Amino acid sequence: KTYNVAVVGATGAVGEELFRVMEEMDFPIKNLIPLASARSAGEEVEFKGKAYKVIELTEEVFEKYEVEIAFFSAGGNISAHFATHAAEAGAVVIDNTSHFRMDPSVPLVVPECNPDAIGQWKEKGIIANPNCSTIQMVQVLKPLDDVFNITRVDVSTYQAVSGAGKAGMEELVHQLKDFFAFKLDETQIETFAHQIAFNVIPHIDVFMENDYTKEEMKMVNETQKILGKTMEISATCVRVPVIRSHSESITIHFANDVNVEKAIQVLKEAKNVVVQDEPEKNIYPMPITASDTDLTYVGRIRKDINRSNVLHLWCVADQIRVGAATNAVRIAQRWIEQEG
Ligand code: A2P
Ligand code: 11C
Repeated sequence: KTYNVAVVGATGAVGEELFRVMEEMDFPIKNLIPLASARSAGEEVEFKGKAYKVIELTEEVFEKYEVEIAFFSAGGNISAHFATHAAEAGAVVIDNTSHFRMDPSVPLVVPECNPDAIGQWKEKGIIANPNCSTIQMVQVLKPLDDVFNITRVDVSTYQAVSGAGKAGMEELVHQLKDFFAFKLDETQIETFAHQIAFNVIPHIDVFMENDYTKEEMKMVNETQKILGKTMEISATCVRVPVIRSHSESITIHFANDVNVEKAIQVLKEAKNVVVQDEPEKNIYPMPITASDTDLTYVGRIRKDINRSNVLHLWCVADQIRVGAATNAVRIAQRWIEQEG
């Protein structure tokens, strides 16, 4: 069976990657419907060597094109307004924004961790795709939790500018150009709160009442929902001048003493996770090697110096693919297997 597939946000960083991932995975498409704002209606996107015209997103478009699967990646406000129209027109919505993630009637899915949650899609017709920094972390936490029982997680992130979409990438590149033109002092600062070139900014999304940022609280709340347990989690999310792929330093506390060799074995067997941990050869995960792949890399795996129930590790993944487009397509593939 093949499907009519819409991509809302077809001209964005994640939308463009969705086309690439669906092409590589030979996703069963009958008709492809790229949707974006009136600004880019009429532009063309390419899929399997064929050009498709971008269509303006409207409330009626899902019914008109008999959309069966709709990927949403155009920001939370667009999902808030249009996702229910897509669902009412009979499509399953796979939403990449934060809008529905914590809704108890919407499953929040990472197929390597909680594929069975997909069955709950019928309630609203919507399946939520987690935040990029959450996805790569739970892919590593889940197999460890199954074997060793995690009690607490502390994570610090090093997030690429493309997490803020095309505008984030463009801002870093412009600032670098301005540096080489001796114009950095008058460079444009718009997407991030400060200059990102030659800087790191401990601030992603807005600050909340509890002094954490919204990005940090997404990691806390989404991880608990996906793993189905309320263990302690604390996050510090930081923007770094990297174009693509998020890195995370993760400290994991277990109920009992942990055996590092066994933990490495568990991670080696985990689906879509690759252990890259040969420090004597300078081999460990990095954004430049993780980018443009569909895998989550983990290395620097070591026991805490003081506590034998604590493990530290370093995790890197291409957040536009693993953290967004690839996870969304994997959800759709599972949905087809289970429900389609
Ligand atoms: P457009 O190119 O027409 O603005 P990114 O995450 O890279 O910033 O991309 C955001 C995506 O969301 C783009 O495809 C953008 O389309 C789309 N988008 C933004 N605002 C709207 C809107 N009001 N209606 C439909 N799509 C929108
Ligand atoms: C970033 N993680 O790197 C954000 C982008 O909730 O889907 C994704 C925000 C989200 O800026």
